[in-house]
Amino acid sequence: MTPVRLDLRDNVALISIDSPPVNALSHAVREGLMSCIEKADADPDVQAIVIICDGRTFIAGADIREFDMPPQAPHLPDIVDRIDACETPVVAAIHGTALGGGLEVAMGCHYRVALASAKLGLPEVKLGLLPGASGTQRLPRLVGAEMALSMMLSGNPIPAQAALDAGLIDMVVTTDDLAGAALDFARGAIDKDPRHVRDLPVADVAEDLFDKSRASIAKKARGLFSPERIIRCVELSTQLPYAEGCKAERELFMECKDSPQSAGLRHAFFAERAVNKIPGIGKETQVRDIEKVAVLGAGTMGAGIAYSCLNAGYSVHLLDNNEEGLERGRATIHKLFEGGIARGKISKEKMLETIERLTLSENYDDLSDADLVIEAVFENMAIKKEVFGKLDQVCKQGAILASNTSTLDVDEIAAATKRPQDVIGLHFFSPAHIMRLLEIIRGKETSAEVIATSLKLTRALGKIGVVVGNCFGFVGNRMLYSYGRENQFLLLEGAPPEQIDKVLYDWGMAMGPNAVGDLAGLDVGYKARQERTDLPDDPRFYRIADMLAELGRFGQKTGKGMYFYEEGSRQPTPDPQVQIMIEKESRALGIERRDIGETEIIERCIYGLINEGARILGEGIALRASDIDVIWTNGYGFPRHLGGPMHYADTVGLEKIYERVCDFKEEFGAEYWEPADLLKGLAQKGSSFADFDKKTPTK
Ligand code: 3H9
Repeated sequence: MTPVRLDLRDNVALISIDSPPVNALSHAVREGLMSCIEKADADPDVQAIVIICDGRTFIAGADIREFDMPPQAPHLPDIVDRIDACETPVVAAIHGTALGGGLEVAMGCHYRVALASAKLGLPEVKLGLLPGASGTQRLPRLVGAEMALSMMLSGNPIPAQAALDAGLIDMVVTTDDLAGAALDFARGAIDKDPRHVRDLPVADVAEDLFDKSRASIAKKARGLFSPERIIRCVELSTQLPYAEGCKAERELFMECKDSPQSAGLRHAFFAERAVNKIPGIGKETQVRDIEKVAVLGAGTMGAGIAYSCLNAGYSVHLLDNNEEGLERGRATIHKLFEGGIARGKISKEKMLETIERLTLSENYDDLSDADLVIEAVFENMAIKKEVFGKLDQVCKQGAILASNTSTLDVDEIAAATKRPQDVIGLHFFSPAHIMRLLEIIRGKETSAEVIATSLKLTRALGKIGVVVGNCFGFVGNRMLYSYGRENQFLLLEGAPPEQIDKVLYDWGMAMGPNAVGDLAGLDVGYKARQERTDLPDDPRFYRIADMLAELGRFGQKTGKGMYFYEEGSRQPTPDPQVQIMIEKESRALGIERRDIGETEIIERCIYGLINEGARILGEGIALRASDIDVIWTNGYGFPRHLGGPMHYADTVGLEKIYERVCDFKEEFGAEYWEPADLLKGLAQKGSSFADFDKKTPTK
């Protein structure tokens, strides 16, 4: 059955696209759309055409899954031009989101009407692409080059009213009857000449617009391939006739599409959707109602979690064991709201209304009606067990008891209760109101219902939840140990902190590991290591980090850590005292210092990460390699355009990674460099993590 229908409504042709879930422009949709347009345009009884979509949205763009296949006619740019060439007026009727190729189809139409709730955008940049079906040439003609650049470089959609104000659409439909309004609009346009966007001039632009734009992406879009090409296309729209601009756009689009960056970003897009597919958990799994959330511990993390839950519409009870802690928590939450007001994210009235859902106390009995409790107290097993024992006593049956532990054994915590099926790990990342990632740790007895409810909660919070198994550090922090370990060894072997940080930052990491340590607080990792009984008996292991923490150099919060910070500044400055300390320690440990090159720094830090990721995958702690990628791109600043560590490994080739891990084993010993069985197995078969994922059950 064709996903595109053509119906006649008196003298107006109604072309409806029905291709769930998001009406993406697959080959079948393109074929159907082209054929219906041609038929309608050739029909002498048709005096206007409306293009509309069934289901939840207007066309959400090209079908991204087809980008890895050979292109098949009819091609989208030809369809857009064919729509524009129609003799009769064509109207796009938009609901949901008109994105990418979807908005390009709409801009090929002579008019656009949209429901007030609709959004319109060109998000291609988020996939390492540029709008490749005349979007870079049409949008500047409708809204001006400056706004077109802003929409294409951010990739963020704009609401219908803003689109109307800017001239992108012609009418906002205020009733629910989009089809009726679009048909009326089309009938009203019958006697007018179709308005061809391609023939509109681009309004004059400020002389320095493109230079400024290039300067602005230098930092924001560091190392990215498509933003500069987007600017080039928009610049060309102001210089060349439409058809020539489109020709240049096509060439640059193909360059972007074939780039490894776009492959990485497309992988990241699908990986973030795959996390919701968990064997044994489906639409039929019961989900518990959550209205009241209690957060235990009013520190920075607890307050951040409470703030996120308030914003998501939950009633929140914040509990701490003293008045001072509660006051601090209350003040943090108020400060976060005030920041939101300053940035125009929330109005004062809305804040006051939201904050009314917050209660605070020191009394565990106040948790008796909570549907979900999130514990965010110290990362200490004895304290956590005591807290969960108390929760077991006071919480109602069916309440979900979650720990925000970042490393500890969730089963041991659950064992402090008589209801381990209701206990789960919800590992938020700091700052909790900003970071999108949530590791959801299933204990061996956690029920499917509790996992499904946690996933629903994650979505309500606007976050991405990745379900992982229980082991020390779970996925993210366990892998971080190997990354950080190599950083620490490199320091002792001769690479200064600023060299390591620069190499990894230039490679694409959001920050270098030493700057991250100072930001997170060196005391945090120190305390976590003190808790562990299974650390290697190796005096070099996290030696420098431990020494700094023991000196009270905790990082930014104390003005010095691995680096030195000027009063009130977050800018790390290399500290000669630290370098002297490191060199002295190298000598004390009998380590011969040497010059260390960029490649060695990258390979040891990143391949160490990948090897541990492979071990985690082999043990079943992560369900998919792509889940690990979601964790590292969303929680640890791994460059999204490289897709995540496991996707990156596939692009390098697992044979090469395995070979280098074996070299490092030879050079530095088996304790840290034993190749993971899974890495070895896949490398020897010439296989990849992507192949491994294809075998992961989704139901
Ligand atoms: C483009 O248009 C290039 C052109 O300029 C030039 C061409 C020549 N293709 O996100 P959801 C799937 S580039 C294929 O969970 P939501 C998605 O994988 C494209 N599949 O829903 C998921 O599948 P599953 C520019 C797609 O309601 C399901 O739909 N457009 C596509 O939270 C539901 O997705 C974009 O970048 C697609 N284009 O959000 C828009 N889109 O159920 C990308 C979605 O198997 N899409 N799927 O996991 C989005 O931003 C969101 O999906 C959207 C809906 C806002 C539409």
